[in-house]
Amino acid sequence: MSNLKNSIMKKSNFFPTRLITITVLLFSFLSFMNSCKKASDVPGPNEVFIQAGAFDPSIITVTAGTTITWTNNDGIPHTVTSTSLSDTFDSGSIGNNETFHHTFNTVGTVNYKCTIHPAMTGSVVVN
Ligand SMILES: [Cu+2]
Repeated sequence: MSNLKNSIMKKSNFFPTRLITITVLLFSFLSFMNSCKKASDVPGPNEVFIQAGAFDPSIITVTAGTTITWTNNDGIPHTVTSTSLSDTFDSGSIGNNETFHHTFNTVGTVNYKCTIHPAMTGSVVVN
């Protein structure tokens, strides 16, 4: 009887330890994956990254009706502000890790800049 009780106690001790180990491994894996993502910041289709004080890619080509997402990977705020009268938009200040979306419905080229750093420019070519 006492042996049985001991073996049940051992089992119930075994599982929380295992659970903690799995949880720690899972979090290590997730933070590793996250650091990988940050090490190779490559924007996907219809996506522009704002990083190292530049729009990446600086020229993006899309079909009419496409929504583009800008993500600020810099530690400082930027804006995405149209300088073309054919399509006017202004994101306002976009902080670190924040995003801005705009849908391009009109065929043509839309130029934009960051109003905080006017040397930062980009273009959207809409086909
Ligand atoms: Cu800027």
